[in-house]
Amino acid sequence: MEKFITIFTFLVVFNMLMMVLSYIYIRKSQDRLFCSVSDFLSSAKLFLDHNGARTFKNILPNNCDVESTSLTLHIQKLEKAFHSTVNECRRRHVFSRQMDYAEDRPLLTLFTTWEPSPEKFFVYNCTLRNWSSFIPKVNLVLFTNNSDLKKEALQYGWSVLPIIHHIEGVPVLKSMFKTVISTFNSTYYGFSNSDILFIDDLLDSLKTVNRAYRDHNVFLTGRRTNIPHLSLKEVVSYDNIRKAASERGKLFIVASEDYFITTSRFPWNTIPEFVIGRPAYDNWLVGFARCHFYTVIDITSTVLACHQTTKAGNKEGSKHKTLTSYNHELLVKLGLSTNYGAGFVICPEKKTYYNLCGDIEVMDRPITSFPKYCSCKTW
Ligand SMILES: *[C@@H]1O[C@H](CO)[C@@H](O)[C@H](O)[C@H]1NC(C)=O
Ligand SMILES: *[C@@H]1O[C@H](CO)[C@@H](O)[C@H](O)[C@H]1NC(C)=O
Ligand SMILES: *[C@@H]1O[C@H](CO)[C@@H](O)[C@H](O)[C@H]1NC(C)=O
Ligand SMILES: CC(=O)N[C@H]1CO[C@H](CO)[C@@H](O)[C@@H]1O
Repeated sequence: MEKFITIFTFLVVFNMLMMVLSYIYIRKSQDRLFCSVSDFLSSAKLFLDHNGARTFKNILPNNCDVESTSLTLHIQKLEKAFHSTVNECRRRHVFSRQMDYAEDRPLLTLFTTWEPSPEKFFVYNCTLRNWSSFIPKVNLVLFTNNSDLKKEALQYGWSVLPIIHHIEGVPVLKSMFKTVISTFNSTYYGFSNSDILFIDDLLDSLKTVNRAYRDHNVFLTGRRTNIPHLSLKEVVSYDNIRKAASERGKLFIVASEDYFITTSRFPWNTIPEFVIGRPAYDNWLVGFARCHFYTVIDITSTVLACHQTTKAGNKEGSKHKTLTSYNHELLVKLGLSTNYGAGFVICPEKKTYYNLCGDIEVMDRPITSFPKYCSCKTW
């Protein structure tokens, strides 16, 4: 019996050894015969960098079996796809130059409002100055009753309007929308929180939306990027802001929207009297627009919205001492849906993106990528 067990154990161990050896052998021979994915990708990058001066076959490392016919075929297809993309880009650029925004009214009226406070002087100075670089393509409007702030904003070319409708001093969003829509003539109207800086890609994205969805009642929103302690040196140019965003920026959570852009036909009349800077209204608006069949487009991928993150941190909306649950309670009182998930930024059916030519386009979000909470069932 013992002998039998010894033989059995020996066979098992022997078998396992053979398996390990053959596994190692197969891995080794594969390494010799086939390209790894990273071999292939780094060669593809080199191929593009050489702009046609070196063939793909030429660039692939020796361990790739460049003589195999199937590889040759794939390489030919890849090169062909590349050439046709380049041609397509050329064709589109000629076309889009003819199609540039040619209306004689501004593309956007963008408004905001804030409570003056010494620890945010720098942030609001940046907002006043940096937004003003969009004039005259954009009308800028500041809602304030503060005369010093008014004087300063006027100097930067903004328009200033008083805060007429408010709850305990906190402005009501829909009243501001209705006021700017009746006061200014532009293609789009937008509200943004006051500590957000935009760069030129906002205008490019709006132009694309206007070209593709001119007659639609569109509603645009997106995620912001938090950038801690933007310095004066960084905010001086769009390129520096872009750089800071790519080095230190962090895309904020999907449950938060800091800006909304609509047409003049959006039914602001029927929207509850939400106050700004407090939770709930942002998600509700996006959920409402989506679930009532407005064309909602998530423009996160093509619009850098830099949140100038300061000591106050990233969740100021829920840190305000007053009216924290005002918007939520308003919805409950009105018997409206409080399924906020439907208004998260990954729920809109459409989104913008940069195509391979580097141009902005709008696409349908893949049906498989909607989380359950996007459902419009309770709306
Ligand atoms: C706004 O401007 C456009 C073109 O400049 C014009 O056709 C339109 O009638 C204007 N709308 C209003 C409400 O003034
Ligand atoms: C800009 O900064 C100055 C002081 O540096 C301050 O007096 C002014 O109120 C600031 N402006 C805003 C809009 O905060
Ligand atoms: C701003 O001034 C107007 C009068 O011009 C007043 O009706 C309104 O209540 C004031 N708003 C705030 C927030 O105090
Ligand atoms: C692009 C742009 O408008 N940059 C301005 C941003 O604000 C700073 C001052 O805070 C100006 O110096 C820049 O010109």
